Amino acid sequence: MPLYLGLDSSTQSLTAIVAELEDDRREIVFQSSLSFDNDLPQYGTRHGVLPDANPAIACSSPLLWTEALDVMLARVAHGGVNLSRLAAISGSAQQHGSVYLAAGAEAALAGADPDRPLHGQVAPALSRKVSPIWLDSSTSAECAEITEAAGGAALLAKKTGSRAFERFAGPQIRKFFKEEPSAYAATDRIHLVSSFLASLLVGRHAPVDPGDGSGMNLMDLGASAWWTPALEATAPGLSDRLPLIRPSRTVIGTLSPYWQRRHGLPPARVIAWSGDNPCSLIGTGLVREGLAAISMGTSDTIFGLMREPRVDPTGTGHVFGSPTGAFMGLTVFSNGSLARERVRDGFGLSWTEFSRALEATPPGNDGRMLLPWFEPEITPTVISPGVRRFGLDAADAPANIRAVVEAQQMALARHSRWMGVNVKTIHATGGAAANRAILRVMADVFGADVYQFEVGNTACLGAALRAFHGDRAADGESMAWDDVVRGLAEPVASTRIRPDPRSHAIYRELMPIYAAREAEALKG
Ligand code: ADP
Ligand code: XUL
Repeated sequence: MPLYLGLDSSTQSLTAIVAELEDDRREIVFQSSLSFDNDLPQYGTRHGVLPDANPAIACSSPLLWTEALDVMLARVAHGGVNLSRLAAISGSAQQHGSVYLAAGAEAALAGADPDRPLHGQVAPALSRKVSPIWLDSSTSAECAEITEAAGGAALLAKKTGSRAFERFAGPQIRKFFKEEPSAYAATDRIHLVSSFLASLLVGRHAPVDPGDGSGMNLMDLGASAWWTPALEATAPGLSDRLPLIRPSRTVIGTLSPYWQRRHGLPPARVIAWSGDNPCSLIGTGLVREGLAAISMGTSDTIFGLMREPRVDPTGTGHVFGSPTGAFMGLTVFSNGSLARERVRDGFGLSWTEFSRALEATPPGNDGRMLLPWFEPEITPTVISPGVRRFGLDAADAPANIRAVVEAQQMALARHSRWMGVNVKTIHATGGAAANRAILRVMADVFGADVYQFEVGNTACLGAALRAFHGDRAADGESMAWDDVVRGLAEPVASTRIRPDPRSHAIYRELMPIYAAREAEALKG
């Protein structure tokens, strides 16, 4: 029976899932996760980010991701599973992060010496030591320049699926070109995190898929091709430096000799990698229109499949490519888990105590409220962070805990209306989806049933399922996506949390107040 490996290189960790998949047999036979901060402390990251005095700057290290991949594939190889049956591998990665490689990188990857760790061999091939990641908000000037040169925000959004966003790869590339022109000139290829890690596996430059390519402000969403006006608005000579764009199901090569010799792995097929949200779309089983998932990982995101790209007229959200070949709507919040953690840690509590405090306070918090902008916020755009409290004593632990969770859920509900989905069922995923007290607030704010999943990391599961789908497609069998996700990427019926009508009524009254306070704060 064939095995499929999914990898997920997220903001804070790298996860691997090996699944046995064939017809009705769907079983996870191996799962492992490593934390960048704790397992590779030599890079000095905090929550996966390199410390910087400027709160607008957020970078990580491509060498950290490379070493993590080496450590993880050793674990997979020695995890007690017979990997001679490994048919295919695919991956998921945090979106938007960009990796800059010099000429000669491909030769270094193809000829990597299996007796030495890969990160040391990749190091000389980097034309930029760090990678700006999705938490970066330092490119407002470049966003404005690109918007103007590409014909305005509405056209950019219509063509690429999003107006210019600070964290997207295009504005980040422009900033690099402006600030370090000679390093830009020495750059031969610019990868996303997903296509960089895929390149390491196949030992040559990998393509990007439309799911992750649409997070760059550079891709023509309808054509799945680079959009020349955006490229020209971003940096000179960019078209020569970008990877190819290929469908998500594409076999991009086989596991290179480095991995075969170093870890004794077979020459398995490698399927194009994608972004974590597109992978999670598959891993939460959202292969039809009309359903929504909320992921509470480092970022909080809400997303769903779209058959046709309906771009957000308010400029809040994004339309990305979906691994199914259709599209997905997505709205992203940077103050997700780290904001919840800030409140929890501020009062010195455990998650259990956090949940108890949440359960002990009334829905609506007796009118006490906050705006949860501990760090720069993506939705709505808040470049200078600052928490605003309304009738709320900053020292009152339970009230602040309820206030942050309610604010985040109201923001999720309010800023996802543009997707045009009447949300009646929510598939909850990400680290914080383990917390049922938070999911109770979610159900009551949205007035929707909320479900949990057996597999916590649905982005990683989605990657394994995409490996399965791509492998079958390469053998000439085009599987229906319902069949791909069946049995594993399905919500667990017994986890259902039903909304309480009285609580929902309270939130319906609070929503306009929240909206007004948000609008007022943004004006200020
Ligand atoms: P990512 O994939 O972005 O790295 P994860 O989906 O692994 O993130 O989620 C990690 C986050 O989950 C942590 O930052 C932590 O705040 C949160 N988390 C873990 N357990 C709980 C819990 N019981 N309640 C709330 N949040 C939790
Ligand atoms: C998506 C986004 C985040 C990252 C990290 O647009 O910025 O969700 O993918 O998970």
